Amino acid sequence: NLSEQTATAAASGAAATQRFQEKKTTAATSKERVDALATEVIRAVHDVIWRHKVTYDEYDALKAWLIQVGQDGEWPLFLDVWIEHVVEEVANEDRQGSKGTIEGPYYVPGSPELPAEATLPMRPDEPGTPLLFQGRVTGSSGQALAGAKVEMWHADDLGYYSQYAPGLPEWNLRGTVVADEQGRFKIHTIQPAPYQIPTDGACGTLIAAAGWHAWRPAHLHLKVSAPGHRLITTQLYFKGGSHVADDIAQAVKPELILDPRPKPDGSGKEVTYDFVLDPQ
Ligand code: MBD
Ligand code: FE
Repeated sequence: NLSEQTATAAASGAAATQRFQEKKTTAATSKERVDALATEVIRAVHDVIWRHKVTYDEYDALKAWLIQVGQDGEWPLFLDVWIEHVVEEVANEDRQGSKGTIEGPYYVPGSPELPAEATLPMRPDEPGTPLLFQGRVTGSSGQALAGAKVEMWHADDLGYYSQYAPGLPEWNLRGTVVADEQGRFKIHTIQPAPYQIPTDGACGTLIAAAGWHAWRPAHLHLKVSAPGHRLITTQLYFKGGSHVADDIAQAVKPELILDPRPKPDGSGKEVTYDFVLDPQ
């Protein structure tokens, strides 16, 4: 697909930045807490400068790079790749049910609502191995959560997300499936490809300069919710897939690795995964 090849860091960064700015963010953080957090972050930077005898050239390179992150709209990407996983681990430390992981920069609220068995919106000739993702949503005592919402979004077979790469239908591979009376859902989709952080933006510059790789393993993003229960944001990965063991975003957990089997009728793969939501 030619249009997908024209995806640029600046365009997907601008879209992610705009989308994030549309989200309501509120933090009731006291003056004392802001003081403590900001002081410690700044002091940590001072410590690095002293320990590594950072030069003026390096300081200027950092300044130029930080400015470029903003110009490329890559603050959502940078933060979600290198910082969010720790925030998520702290936020979900006490959770008893299903494991969560980071949301990342490419969630879009309000995807089309679909019945308990549904095919995600996709192009008629959508490339990729068909995947049936099915399971059940329950509460912590095993009770069915009828009407639970299973929101799924993921990259296509080339690693591109709709609304962040040109040439894809608006809701391609994004949908909100409503579970049935038994909390069951069956989602027909395709297996996503691994995701490469854009190499032509500021994050790509850092990755190249540090000699890192730019890859996330192939993953399905999910938000699962039901009234009276704690929404879970998570991702699921594929056993044996590349970069499952060295995700640049450090967002893989052993509980999140799927092992899909060939479907009996030979049409792609299928896997079952159940969600347990904590009470609110
Ligand atoms: C992604 O697809 C993603 O999920 C994260 C966390 C960061 C960059 C791209
Ligand atoms: Fe992703």
